[in-house]
Amino acid sequence: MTAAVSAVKAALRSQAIETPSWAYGNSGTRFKVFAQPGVPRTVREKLDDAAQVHRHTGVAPSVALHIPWDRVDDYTALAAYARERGLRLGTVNSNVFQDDDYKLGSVTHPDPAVRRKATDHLLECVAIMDATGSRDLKLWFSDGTNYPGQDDTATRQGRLAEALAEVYERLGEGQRMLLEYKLFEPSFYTMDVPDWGTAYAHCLGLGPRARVVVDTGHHAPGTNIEFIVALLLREGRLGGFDFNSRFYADDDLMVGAADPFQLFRILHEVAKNGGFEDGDGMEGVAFMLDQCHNIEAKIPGVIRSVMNVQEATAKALLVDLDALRAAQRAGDVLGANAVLMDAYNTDVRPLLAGLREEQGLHPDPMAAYRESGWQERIVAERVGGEQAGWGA
Ligand code: PSV
Ligand code: MN
Ligand code: MN
Repeated sequence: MTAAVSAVKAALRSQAIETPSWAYGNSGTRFKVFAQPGVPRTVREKLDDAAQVHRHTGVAPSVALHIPWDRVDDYTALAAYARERGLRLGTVNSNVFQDDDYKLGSVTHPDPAVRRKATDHLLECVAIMDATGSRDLKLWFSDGTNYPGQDDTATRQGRLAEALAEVYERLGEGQRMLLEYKLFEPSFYTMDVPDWGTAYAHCLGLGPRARVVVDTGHHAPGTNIEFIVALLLREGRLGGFDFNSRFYADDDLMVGAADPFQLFRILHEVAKNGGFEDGDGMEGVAFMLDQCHNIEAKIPGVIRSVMNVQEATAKALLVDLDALRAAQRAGDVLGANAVLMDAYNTDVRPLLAGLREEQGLHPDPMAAYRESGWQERIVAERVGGEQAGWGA
């Protein structure tokens, strides 16, 4: 094994990809939710499924929660339940988009009483993080307007800044705030956090523990996402990713399915700029999935997604940076491009299969899951009760 390959393997061994609790539940579009047998009925059952993903891939040790979808009475007990299954509870996602009161916004709503309610929910999420031991609070706001003149854009920015400041103040030591942007939807004329620039400006105003989250599905077609990643890393403000694939808008398909080359280019920026280095630390970049499996089987869909991130990471780590920089310095356009493409075109599947075997895992996580019997077991056992779903 060359020095380069052993360094790649060492980096891959320390990689952690967080899976979202909502990926395990039923989900769909506004047209139809196709229910699947065996889907979790409780938050604990979602954790049971997430444990299967980690068991077979070895790189998915944490699960993101979405509140109130994952509301329970005792978060300390939930964290212990996760630990018993070899997992930990990860990012806490707030939800101020599913209440009738939020029709005109949450923290940017014209009515101070609604703003108070929304901010209180964000504070509740920090209290949950205290109990779960989570590092990151992820904030996404559906706030915005549908019609010109509906509300004042700058005033809404002021309301947003005020709410964010209150929540930032409440963060405990070792906790961070990740602010997510989205171009459009559900608001169609203005979103209050439409782009990385808006998110970055708010984070700068708050302090070093406020960081931007890049959801790969939240940009206009053709946006150069890797440029945004490079810039945020350079500024020390990349908090993490919500990975998923899009063909058209916020499709929430499996990461690496629509455009594996884009995923590689993004992870190349991460690799080159030290983004894999701090892991769980305060400077760490969080690698999260934010996707749904509407028509494909859920647990295998998550396993496939985790593997797609892992494969793109391996390719990104294989880029010969010395050769790349030499070609760049020499102005060798084609040579530099070839260095990148060589890494991208490498079949890393044997390397990853070997790595898994070294870790005592099955070389093929998809086959391992199929052979485990877990799917048959949950289909047989999880009858009765209400199946947990995305958005419920
Ligand atoms: C919004 O589209 C979003 O990407 C946010 O991260 C939400 O929390 C999540 O989707 C819900 O799936
Ligand atoms: Mn997201
Ligand atoms: Mn989204």
